[in-house]
Amino acid sequence: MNEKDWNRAFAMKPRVLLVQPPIYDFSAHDFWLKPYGLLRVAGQLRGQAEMALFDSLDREAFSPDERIGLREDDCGRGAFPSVPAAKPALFKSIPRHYRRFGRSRETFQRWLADQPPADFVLVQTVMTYWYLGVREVMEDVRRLQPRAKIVLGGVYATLCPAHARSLGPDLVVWGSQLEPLWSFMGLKPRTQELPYWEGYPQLKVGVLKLAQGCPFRCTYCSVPQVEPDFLPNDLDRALEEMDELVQRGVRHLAFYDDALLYRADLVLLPFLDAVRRKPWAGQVQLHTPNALNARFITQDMAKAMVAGGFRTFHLGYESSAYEWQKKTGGKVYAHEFERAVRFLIEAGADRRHIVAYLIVGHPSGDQNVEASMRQAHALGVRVMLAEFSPIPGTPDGESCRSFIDLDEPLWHNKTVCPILMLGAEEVQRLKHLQHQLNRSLLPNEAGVVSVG
Ligand code: B12
Ligand code: SF4
Repeated sequence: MNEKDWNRAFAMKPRVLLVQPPIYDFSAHDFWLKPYGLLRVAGQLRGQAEMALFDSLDREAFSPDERIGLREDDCGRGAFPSVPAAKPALFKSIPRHYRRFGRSRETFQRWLADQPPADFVLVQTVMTYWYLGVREVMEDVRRLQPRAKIVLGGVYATLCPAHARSLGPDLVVWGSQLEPLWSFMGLKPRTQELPYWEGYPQLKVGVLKLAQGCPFRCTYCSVPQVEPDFLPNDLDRALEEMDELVQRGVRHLAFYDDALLYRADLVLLPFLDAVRRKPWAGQVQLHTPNALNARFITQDMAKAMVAGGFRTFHLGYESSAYEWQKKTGGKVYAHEFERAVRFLIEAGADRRHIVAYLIVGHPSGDQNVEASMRQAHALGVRVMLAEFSPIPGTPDGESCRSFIDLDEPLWHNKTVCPILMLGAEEVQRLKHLQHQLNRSLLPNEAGVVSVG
């Protein structure tokens, strides 16, 4: 674009709507969900576009009626309001109810209709199997903002670009390749700008990423094909982001990093060191919804994390079966997991906030789910079943093509594969076992945690 075009673009600020769609699924819970990719992109448009955000999953925006009966915990997580939704025909053999989660469609339509005519609507996409929410948003935009160009970006747009294009948007952005977006919008990104958090009138939970990518190659994960290189983000900028979040009232911060503990000497440790010197140190709880690699939790690391404000620790254990661990990428082995748990507890972490993620419904079928659950439980930590989602392009996802249509993203739903692999009754039994094991970790009246 030449100088004249840039000037024209700056003179007439385009109007941009930012949308996080609702979720259509068997279950959904606010596990510190924020449209962080969209907010980062929008931040780069600050000052050159008029923007407004509608986050269908913003629990602070739910009406008092919608909030009735919804549980939330003291870590910033909570339930979404939901209504029954028609179950897609291909799920007829899945004995679970299907629902729509998030702010109502009427609320979104009213909001859209109240906006002055928009030039662009940027839509956050996340799980591939959540595209029904994206499609619904697009239908409403086409009807109520007919002039606007629709752009899809994020995980679904990246992992299923052909399918995303079949929904009929004007542009699909792949991964972090944002050049096509800037030329489509005729704008020049301001890469130093912080994410567009001002889009939220009220904010309790924030998100941060200290690095991009992951050096590991787990065979069930898409990150190796999308972001195979580990690249630390600028530390000062991350601290600026956190300053801003704290000023806006955030008290819970979730890291969306794929490999938060990798090269901690360069990334996490200097960050925590700087955080400890901030006037607000101690006021913000840090959370790790994405699995941490237990291999990197040394005694010093555990101490630094607990002292730095980490409250929840989700460790990607996946399975205690050595052969399974080895053939899926050797991310972590049993002895490394046990050691990490010990170090965290010695450093003062509350064991009820240490969680072992265990994969269930993996196509190889030999990960000994129950034995893995009991082994993690015996260490006195919570267990959480991570239901396998087959992702196109990954070795394990591709191995499912013989029994599901991988080109239809609804089949990637995490509820589906475990039921197809193990049967609904077995999945139910394992979930019940998970519940029982975790309940036995509750403290007694004296506040003492016992392992049952
Ligand atoms: C954080 C995270 C979570 C969070 C929730 C995230 C959310 N907002 O919903 C938690 C921990 C809850 C979670 C849970 C799960 N997750 Co997850 N998660 C991620 C992670 C690490 C980041 C996703 C994200 O928010 N990205 C947005 C930002 C942070 O990404 P970014 O790349 O930095 O953004 C850049 C570009 O992508 C682009 N961009 C991003 N968004 C947008 C939007 C627009 C409009 C534009 C133009 C550009 C753009 O611009 C940015 C440039 O700076 C991804 C892995 C990954 N690296 O993407 C897996 C990932 C999405 N998760 C995955 C899986 C498997 C799961 C689980 C099924 C695991 C399990 N078995 O329990 C569950 C499912 C939960 C559910 N309810 O169904 C898979 C995808 C599965 C699928 N079929 O879609 C991924 C890809 C990881 C993997 N294994 O390959 N997850
Ligand atoms: S360590 Fe995590 S992010 Fe990296 S490849 Fe394995 S599962 Fe994916």
